[in-house]
Amino acid sequence: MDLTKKRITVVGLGITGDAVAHFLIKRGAIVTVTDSGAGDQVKEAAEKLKTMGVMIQLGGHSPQLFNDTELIILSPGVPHTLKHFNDARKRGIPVLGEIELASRFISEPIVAVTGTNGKTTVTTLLGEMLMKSGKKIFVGGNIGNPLIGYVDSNQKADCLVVELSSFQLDTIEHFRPDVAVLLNITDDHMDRYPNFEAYADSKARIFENQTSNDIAVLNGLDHVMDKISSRIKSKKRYFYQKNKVSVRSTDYAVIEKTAFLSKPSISVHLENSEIWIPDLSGFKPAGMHNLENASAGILAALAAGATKEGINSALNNFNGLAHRLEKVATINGVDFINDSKATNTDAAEKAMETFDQPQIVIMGGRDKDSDFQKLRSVVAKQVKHLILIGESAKKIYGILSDIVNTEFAVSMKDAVLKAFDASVPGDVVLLAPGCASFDMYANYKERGEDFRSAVQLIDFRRSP
Ligand code: UMA
Repeated sequence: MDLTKKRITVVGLGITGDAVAHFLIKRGAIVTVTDSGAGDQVKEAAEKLKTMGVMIQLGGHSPQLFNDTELIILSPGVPHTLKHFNDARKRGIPVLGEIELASRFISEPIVAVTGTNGKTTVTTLLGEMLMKSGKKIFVGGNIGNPLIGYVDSNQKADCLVVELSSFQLDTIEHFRPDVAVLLNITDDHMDRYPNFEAYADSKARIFENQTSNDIAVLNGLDHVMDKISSRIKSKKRYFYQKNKVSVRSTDYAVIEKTAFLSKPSISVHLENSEIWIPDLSGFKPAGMHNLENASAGILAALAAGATKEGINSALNNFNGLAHRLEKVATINGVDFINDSKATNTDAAEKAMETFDQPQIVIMGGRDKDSDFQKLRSVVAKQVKHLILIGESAKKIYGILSDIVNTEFAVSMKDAVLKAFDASVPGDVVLLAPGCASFDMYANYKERGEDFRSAVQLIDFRRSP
């Protein structure tokens, strides 16, 4: 793909747009960047790009920009269905995303991971499994490290491990991962897609260009995958919990709970009829969903050439990630758990299912048109007290307050104090918002940090 002197418009000037613009300039393209915002961060990035000869338009996208261009590159946060882009497509102007652009310059094997929940955990774990197997690995994508950055660097990896969101998959064309993982598909981003089917179809695009030589790793328990699997041309590998379904493929991983083991185990059935039991003795992340994540990682790592030793070492050194069921403190016998990354109802449900102790749950934030009804049974079973924050607090109150003691809080500090007041030793205080964070914070990380600070404040007040 020759970009020299090509007139290219980049839409969105966040992490992606900035990295794409730098890449295009190095390749000799004539670049214009536009962003609908004009905040300090965008202005700062724009000033730097201006010095490199990039034309900038902030505070909106004028239609003119898309008439006078030969290629449009969208950031994931920019809806690809906007009129400007549909009109450009009709005029024969390609509208691509950064993943598609980057993949056209990559010849190394790619392992790609998508799913509603667990993407970052599996991407990180997979990267570790391959690194500990002696391979040079680049880990990037939706995890916060644009793939184009790899192309723009002088690194030479043996394999690339890439986390992909549905937004990124919406704008691929020929992108073809050698190994593609689809962890699960549940309700999310309903503010961006017309319906659940459209969201699921977007996720399924990870397999779209795979051939019979490639590998697809699928969740054998996710019923949405039944519809998708008939369209997949690559070899399928399934992971699932024993006795829940009877899926079989050449290689598969089964999660088993046995009476004589304190922890469930995973057995991996390999092509040569060998059954391998990975060592999970030091694997820290809690919850059955994390064993599903580990199983998906193991199957994908084996497909990408990881060794059993490398996989075992990664599993046993993996402590889990911040803001994902992260224990931040135990105060007065009460565990405080930060699951700020539970930004949808499915993730919040899994978090609540993880703990056997009585729970005080902090929920709420920016609603993504989610169906909170789905949480009624887990809340009735697991939660003794619910504290609501953010824009969606009233909506959630209307749906859940008849089955659980519920109150509102005006800030995270207020929520944590109320949760502590409602707790007794042995309880769990769980931040599982089930919503995006953007009504109160820049992102889920900032929300998780605010939770951590509020918990530390309680601890500080209690100290003599
Ligand atoms: N913007 C426009 N026009 C629009 C909409 C937005 O110009 O119509 C501008 C905004 O004003 C802003 C810029 O676009 O300045 C932001 O672009 P972006 O939202 O694509 O964000 P990036 O900083 O490029 O980060 C993106 C991903 N963000 C989203 O998908 C929303 C990051 O995933 C990812 O880490 C990064 O690319 C590198 O690949 C974050 C995320 O929240 C973590 N992802 C979602 C998720 O995981 O659920 C999908």
